[in-house]
Amino acid sequence: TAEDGRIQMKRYSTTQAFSQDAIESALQRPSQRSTEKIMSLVQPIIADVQAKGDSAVLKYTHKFEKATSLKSPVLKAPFPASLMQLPPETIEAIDVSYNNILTFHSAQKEEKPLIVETMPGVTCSRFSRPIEKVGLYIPGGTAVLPSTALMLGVPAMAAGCKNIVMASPPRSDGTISPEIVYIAHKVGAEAIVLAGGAQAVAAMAYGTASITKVDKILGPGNQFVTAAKMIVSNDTTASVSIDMPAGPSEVLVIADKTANPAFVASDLLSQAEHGVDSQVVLLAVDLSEDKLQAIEDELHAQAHALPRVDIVRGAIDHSVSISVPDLATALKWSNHYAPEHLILQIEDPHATLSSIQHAGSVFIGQWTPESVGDYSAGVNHSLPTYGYAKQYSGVNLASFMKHITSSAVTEEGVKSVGRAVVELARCEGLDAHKRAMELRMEALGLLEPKV
Ligand code: HSO
Ligand code: ZN
Repeated sequence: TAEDGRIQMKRYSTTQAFSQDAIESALQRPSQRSTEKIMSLVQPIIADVQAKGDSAVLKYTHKFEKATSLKSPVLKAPFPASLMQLPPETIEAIDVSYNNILTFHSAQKEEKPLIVETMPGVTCSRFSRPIEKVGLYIPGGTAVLPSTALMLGVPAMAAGCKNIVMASPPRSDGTISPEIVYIAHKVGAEAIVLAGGAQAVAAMAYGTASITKVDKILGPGNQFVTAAKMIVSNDTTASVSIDMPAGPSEVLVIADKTANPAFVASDLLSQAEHGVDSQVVLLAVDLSEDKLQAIEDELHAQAHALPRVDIVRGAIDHSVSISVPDLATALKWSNHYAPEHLILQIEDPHATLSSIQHAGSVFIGQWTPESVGDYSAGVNHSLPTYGYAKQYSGVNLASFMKHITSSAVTEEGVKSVGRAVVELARCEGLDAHKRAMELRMEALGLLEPKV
């Protein structure tokens, strides 16, 4: 942001001599508050909830959410209709999005087990099963995000999870947004934990008298939620896993001369309005000064019309635009950054997909704003941030499933594979292993019985 109050990303160009290092450091994520500090705040809350259960959860909700009128930390299904009163157009929007998310995630089901004969008579198979109990964290904070309830709840339901528990911080009057209650009802959630932060995570990880202990916790959250998820997933007594590490939201837009400056600016701002810690990046491919200026002017003008302009200002403060000479250079930097969202506003966006190595979700062409994926297209919006797109996938049907493998060996199989087993067991000096195979081989007359 310049001194005149102009909302503007810092400009870089890869053609400048000093560029490589400068760009690399410009593309560093804004640093997070020290995790040690956060961990030490979160640890006692977790211990308290583990020891005292419901009463501790309620105590923290009274304290942090100021919801002092709340008498119970959980709202159980069936949820009363009075708690999901919504205008018809909101119901319709939720229903459309729900259907699209359900359609896309149901299509991810592996209908049949994978069966492979690795050697004659040696059959390996793999089949999937739902994770039984899942806990879905729906953040509160500066914006309530019912769409996150859809993005986690619908795949959980499609996967066949038996117990779906949601958690979301209540408002200070103790209520929860009717959109979230309606979605919880639609996906068949058994309860909504009326709590946020570490206390909500701990309640789902360890269970309480009124909250089911879950097997996996998913969902985005602030640094306290993230720290709590890390702590409980490291505690073997909790026996709970998590989806992925979470960080601030981000978008990277690649725009060439065919891009519409207003569209580009609006996509950058959609992500910037999430939080002051959000980061947005523009990779401008061989753009004229006029065109780049047009995007910057749009960004400034549109930003000022937004109710969340102050949040936007904070995000744009550490955001950058980088001019690159060609698409190949843009893709190089995009893959280096591994954005949560990658938007392609370029001439032939489909042809570019094969060059994308790291991104959470890609938005193809000028008619595809990020918001369509955030809400309604059917893809998931719970995506790897902070460069974790290099090793994590976004939430999908598989996030709610696990695989079991099986092997089946016939008499013919003993003949095929027996010797390999016996030899490797010998190498490892594990005689019981070796005997287990040898006994079968002897029984089939493939080996002389040992006396
Ligand atoms: N863009 C966010 C998801 C979201 N947007 C929720 C609107 N509501 C994930 O990075
Ligand atoms: Zn969004």
